[in-house]
This record gives sequence, C-alpha cells and structure tokens, in this order.
Amino acid sequence: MTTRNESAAPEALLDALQKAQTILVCPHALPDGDAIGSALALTAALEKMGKRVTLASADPVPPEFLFLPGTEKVVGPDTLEGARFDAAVSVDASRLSRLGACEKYFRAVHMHLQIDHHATNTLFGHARWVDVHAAAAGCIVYRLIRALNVPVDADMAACLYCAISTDTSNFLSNGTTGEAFRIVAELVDCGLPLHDMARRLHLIKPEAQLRLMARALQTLRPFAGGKCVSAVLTPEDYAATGARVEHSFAVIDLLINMEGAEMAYLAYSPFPGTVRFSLRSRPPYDVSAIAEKMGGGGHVTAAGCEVKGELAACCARVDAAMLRELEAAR
Ligand SMILES: [Mn+2]
Repeated sequence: MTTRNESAAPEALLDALQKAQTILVCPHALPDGDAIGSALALTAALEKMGKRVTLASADPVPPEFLFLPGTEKVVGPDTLEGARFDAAVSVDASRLSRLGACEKYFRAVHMHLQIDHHATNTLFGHARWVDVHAAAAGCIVYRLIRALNVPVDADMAACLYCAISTDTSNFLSNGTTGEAFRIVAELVDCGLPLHDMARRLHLIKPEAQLRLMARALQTLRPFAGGKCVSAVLTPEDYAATGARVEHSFAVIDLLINMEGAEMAYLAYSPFPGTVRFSLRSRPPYDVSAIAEKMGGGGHVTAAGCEVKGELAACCARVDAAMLRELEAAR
C-alpha cells in the first residue's frame, strides 16, 4: 500500500501525532528554505498542541534563514544523545540517509513519521504524508496543521511562506501549483508580512554580492549569434569584493535570461587551480551531458562541474560543447 498523492490527511499520521507527547522533528541535511521553514512551522504547531518538540538539524540553519521565528530552538545532532521520543517526524527528506548526522537518532525512535513531496522518496515512514504533486513540503505541513485544527499564527505563516516560495523559485517554477497560491492567500489572511518576507528571502543581496555580480557582468560574452552566453569570475574578483562562493549563484540566472539566450554558463574560480562551471539551458537544449563529460552532472536544463586547469582553456572546452549541442538539437 502506498500513501503517494493522498490529498486527505492520512489517519495514521494524525493519530500518531496526537498520541505522542515527545516528538523529534528533523529536516533534511544541509536544509534549504522548504526543509527548515516546514520543520519550524510544524514544530510551532505541535508546541501549540502542548507537545514537547525537539527540532534537530544535521547542519546549521543557513544564515539567510536565521531571521525566521523559532530558529533559536534548532539544535544539532549531538544534543540528541540519550534523548527519548515517542515519535520522530522527517520533513522534506526522500530517504532516511538524507537526515545526515540525525539519521541514527531518528532510527532509534520507534515511530517514524514522514512528510515529503519528492518523487524519489522511499516511503520509509511507519505513517506518512507523501504527495509528489505538492509544490513544497510546506504545502503538506500547512494541510497537516489545518487537519490538526491548530490556528495558523503570523510566525507559522512566515515559516510556511519561506518553505513554499523558496521551493517554487518565488512561484516561478513549473512545479508551482494552484494550491501553493491558495495556501499563500490563506497565510496573508493569517498575518503574513508578505512584502517584508519576500524582500528578505528573494530580493535583498549583500553589497559584496552586488559587486561580484557587477564584475561577472563586465565579462558578459555572447557567442553563437547570442544563442549562448558566458561570464567568468576569477580568484581576484572574490578577493576584491569580499564575496563568498555562494554569492556567485545568482549570476547564472541573469545569464540564462538574457534575451535570445538558449544556453549559458558561469565559469567561476574562487581558488586558483580549479574552475567550476554552472550551466543552464532552455528546452530542448541539454547541458547535463556537457557537465557529465567534464566530470559533473545535474539536470537537463541546470548542471555543473568542476575542472582542474587554466580558465581560458576550460572555457574553450565548454564553448565547443555548447556549439555542438546547438548543432545536434537543430
Ligand atoms: Mn522541498
């Protein structure tokens, strides 16, 4: 029996949560906005029901999500040593190993509950709500909070908005469902500070990142008549701006959205000697094969790889591969 794509609340999950007094909540390792936002909202709701809840994350909450209400309660895996729980809930994790260093403590609990929306999930939970059509784990957590009859407050709304808006690339991805919009409409009615949250999660950038992006855009180089475009970042660019590696990622989104572009890459080299490539394409063009040939991987329209060597020579290889892909797909 499978609970995939259940739209109604699974009785076994509601029952287990109602009976449990002490509950462990775990997002997946290296938590993203969906994992941490969903886990925080679920924790707050269970606490409102009078449960004693421990929210444990294998990795620290990323700095950009630390402003979310409740993150001060998140503990690391070590604090779980010797603790006992009536039930453990995993959030946004497709398999147990995704819980990272929390996995062994999760396994030690007798009742495993699972909330997930990944098509690749292994249905490991004893009771679960797995809906592969949900736009985010946060959509399922919202349904669950409603099914448990817990009123949604502004703090829960902020966490659920974080979950849903980040997993849908701010409601721009094809995975964005009508339900995602309906839930956010409800969250606005529950006191969600929409503009403030949208700004913090999707618009604000540190000065160092803007300066790094400016340097990358200085190197903008369309080729193949503008069907392809590239930009590069060198170790000097990171040193001069004080930007971090993760500040590079916004550049590729600008490149692939250049008018007329079908494929784009950013070659970035935060440290001398290695060059990382972030590749993007528009259908039907495939950049995953290009990345794989260079020792990386990814999806058809978004892939990456890391190569040793000199920047210009590495870029020449990717240029040639993109030109071949343009030819092949014609
Ligand atoms: Mn997710």
